[in-house]
Amino acid sequence: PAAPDPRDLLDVGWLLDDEERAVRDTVRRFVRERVLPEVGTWFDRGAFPRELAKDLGAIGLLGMHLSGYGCAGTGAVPYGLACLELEAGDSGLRSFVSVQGSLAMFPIHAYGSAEQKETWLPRMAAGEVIGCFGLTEPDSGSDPGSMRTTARRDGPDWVLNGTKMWITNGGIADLAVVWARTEEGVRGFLVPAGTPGFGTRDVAGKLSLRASVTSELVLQDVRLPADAVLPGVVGLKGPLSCLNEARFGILFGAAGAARACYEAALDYTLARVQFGRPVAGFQLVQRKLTEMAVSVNRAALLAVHLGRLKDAGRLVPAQVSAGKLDNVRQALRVAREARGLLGANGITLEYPVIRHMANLESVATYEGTEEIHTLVLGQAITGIPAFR
Ligand code: TGC
Ligand code: FAD
Repeated sequence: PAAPDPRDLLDVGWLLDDEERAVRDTVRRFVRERVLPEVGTWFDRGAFPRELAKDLGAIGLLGMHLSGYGCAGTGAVPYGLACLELEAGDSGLRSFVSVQGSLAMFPIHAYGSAEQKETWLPRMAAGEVIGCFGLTEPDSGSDPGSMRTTARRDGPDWVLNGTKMWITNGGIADLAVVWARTEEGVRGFLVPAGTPGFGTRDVAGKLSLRASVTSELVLQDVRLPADAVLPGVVGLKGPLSCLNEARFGILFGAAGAARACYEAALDYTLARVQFGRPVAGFQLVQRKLTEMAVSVNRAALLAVHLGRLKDAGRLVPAQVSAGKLDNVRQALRVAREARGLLGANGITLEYPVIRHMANLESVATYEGTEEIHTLVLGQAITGIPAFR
């Protein structure tokens, strides 16, 4: 038998069907041609190029697992593979696509009125309208049920007050999906940019996820018409159900960031000569490469398995937590190991590794920290909630 492909050690590609391979290859090409030549500069400047939204829309990546309204309507595995390939480019890029499709479009698709769907989804799928998702607040992160943002009725209108924090795409969004406390429970509101009383402030000084805009949303007596509320859901399960979708994309994405770091380390250590031979020839380095390759492939296998469960309608939130928890943890380990193997070159933006390593610190925190997913699983395993 032939030797295994060092870039797909366990032949995970063999598990994919033709449509899945086509999506994977299209997105990989897009990242290679459109993203990799420039992403170091975007990261350095701390900017996400807004024009990329339409390019992502043109290849069908925005809301791609949703059906109708100009969305591609693919299965879960193609969506996941797109996230994997995007995050092999940069976590900020995958974040953009996750937020647009899973956090801004998904709630409109799942809980919006017919008119809300018609108004927003086609333009969001095309990348003409950028969305964001406001759940977290300055004093309410892992515990979103403690949110202080309120929406009260005033005649037929709604009036929103509060502050959302750490909101991806906030400063560049045309539409914010904002979750607020009402008399009936938490509800979702569609807040167009430019609504009086609604403003954003970008977070400065980030050393992670720099090729992504992260912002504060400020709502001061923001008056919205009656039809700005998402009619289909009341309660925390509304925003939490969106998180299941985004976390699913992240567990694939993390496998992509890990792969990019492993491949950079493999290429580098094969080419770098010290003590008269490629450093990849030393046993200590081979041990690291081996552990990285196994982690990268295990992450991809886990992701594809969870994708198959999702397509079969069997995936439950605790399983998504297992994937998010472990794949992000493994990706961080791989990135840190790769950083070391590149020696001094590992600390520059000329190579992708430290960028991925820094990005993964955000990925580990957002969409539920390691501790939160551990407790979700702890509850699933024991039946005993240990959050509070
Ligand atoms: P709990 O009492 O357990 O549940 C409240 C209601 O929600 C339901 N529920 C879920 N529904 C759907 N999916 C889930 N995963 C759900 N988890 C819970 C639950 O059944 C209940 O429904 P009902 O009908 O009985 O009312 O809620 P809790 O307050 O104890 O919180 C549970 C906990 C801690 C797991 C949850 O709050 C949590 O996940 N916290 C982490 C917060 C988080 O992940 N925030 C992410 C913000 S968005 C973001 O980070 C975007 S980054 C994007 C990017 O750039 O890529
Ligand atoms: P905290 O909840 O204050 O946690 C601090 C520490 O305490 C963590 O280690 C945590 O694990 C631990 N902890 C908390 N509770 C427990 C417990 N019960 N048991 C054990 N340990 C616990 N949010 C959005 O709504 N929309 C977005 O688009 C968005 N984008 C983001 C982009 C970036 C770059 C970042 C960094 C964050 C983003 N977030 C977004 C916010 C993100 O979801 C929160 O940061 C995350 O949920 C954690 O909340 P926190 O930062 O307030 O930490």
